[in-house]
Amino acid sequence: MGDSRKVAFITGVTGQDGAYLSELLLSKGYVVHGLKRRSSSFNTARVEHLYEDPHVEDPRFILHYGDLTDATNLIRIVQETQPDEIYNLAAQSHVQVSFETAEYTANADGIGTLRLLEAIRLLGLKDKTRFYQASTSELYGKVQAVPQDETTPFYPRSPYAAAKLYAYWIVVNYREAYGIHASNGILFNHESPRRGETFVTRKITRAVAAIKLGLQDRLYLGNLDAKRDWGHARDYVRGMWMMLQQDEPDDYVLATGETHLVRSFVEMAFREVGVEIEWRGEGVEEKGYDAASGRLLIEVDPRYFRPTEVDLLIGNPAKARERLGWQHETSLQSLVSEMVREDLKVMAEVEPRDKPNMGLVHA
Ligand code: NDP
Ligand code: GDR
Repeated sequence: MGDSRKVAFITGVTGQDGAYLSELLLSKGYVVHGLKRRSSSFNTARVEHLYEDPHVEDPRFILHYGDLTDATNLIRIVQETQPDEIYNLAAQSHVQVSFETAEYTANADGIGTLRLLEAIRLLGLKDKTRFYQASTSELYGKVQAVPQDETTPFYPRSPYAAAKLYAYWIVVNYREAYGIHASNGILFNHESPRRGETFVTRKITRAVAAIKLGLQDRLYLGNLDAKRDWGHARDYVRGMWMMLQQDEPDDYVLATGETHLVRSFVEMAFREVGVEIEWRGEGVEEKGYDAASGRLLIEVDPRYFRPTEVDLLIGNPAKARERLGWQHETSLQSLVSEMVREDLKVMAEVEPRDKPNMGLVHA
């Protein structure tokens, strides 16, 4: 008797979304194969709890070494795993870092997507394997309309967004040219306690926790005036799965439909630990103080400014709501509360005389 369980292959399985998506698919009875990069230190913290000893019979969560820049490796894994669904979540995903590593970002985020689509085509899997591409609201860049939906023109503002633009269109092209069931999820920012430490929300909630516990004095940030549509990653991975369950492939925006300033996120996060922020000064001179004690907590550091910025993102998820029945469930307030609560736990583990580990290079 054949095995009727669905098989998924997730690239970027060790990242924020990869961890939530793995949990979701395992709860639905999938066998999950994940792509993991070789690293000199452990990079599997987010999926450690899902790990199964490879010696057990019939494991349901299996990791494979590989890289999106290595075509033969990807072809071999797709050949061996014969997935029903591929979720391409792997990417050099930091916008500011992409200005410093533009060529690599193009290779991994842009051509990496092509390599996976080619694997499906070359292996004759176009009628079996469905494909999800992690497209992004960064495609809107210098925004051409508010709010942004699936019809809003793209105007990328970073090497990251330009690479993701290629990926978006090669997905559309392989869908139209070869009939592959390939969909783009145009996802607006989504966060969680598992968010990478150098994205602004997590950088803020970690700093709030560290400042509260006396482990850090000050938080340095870049552009406080940027506006983002922030949701919870757990809600968004559900939308990814829903896209691949449709009879027809298509492209969908997932967003909350609300936008907030980086400055407001800072205020909300500090409020979680009972601190009201008072702002004084303007531009690079703007500073945030504890309103009660007058203590200086936040300063602007122009090193975090980007050569070209995305000022305002706000998505219209109407199509996903109508066709997929998707909507976000977690409010920004509960997202912020959860992130601060979890970071307080993380920071409580740091020895009082140690500085919290910021990975040495900030972004
Ligand atoms: P993360 O940065 O948390 O995770 C990225 C993952 O990709 C990690 O597993 C990372 O491995 C892996 N990776 C990076 N480069 C390579 C490579 N060359 N080959 C193989 N794997 C690689 O991102 P998120 O989980 O937040 O996002 C998932 C995807 O969704 C990304 O493509 C991102 O660009 C996109 N996206 C994210 C949004 C968000 O708000 N989170 C919004 C819209 C799109 P390692 O752990 O070893 O670093
Ligand atoms: P973003 O996320 O660029 O939107 O990309 P990030 O959290 O890095 O920045 C959001 C906004 O905050 C401003 N900002 C800072 N950002 C960082 N990282 N560090 C700072 O100190 C800081 N100060 C202000 C930024 O300028 C920006 O305007 C994320 C990634 O997950 C992408 O992979 C994904 O495609 C998009 O979201 C949607």
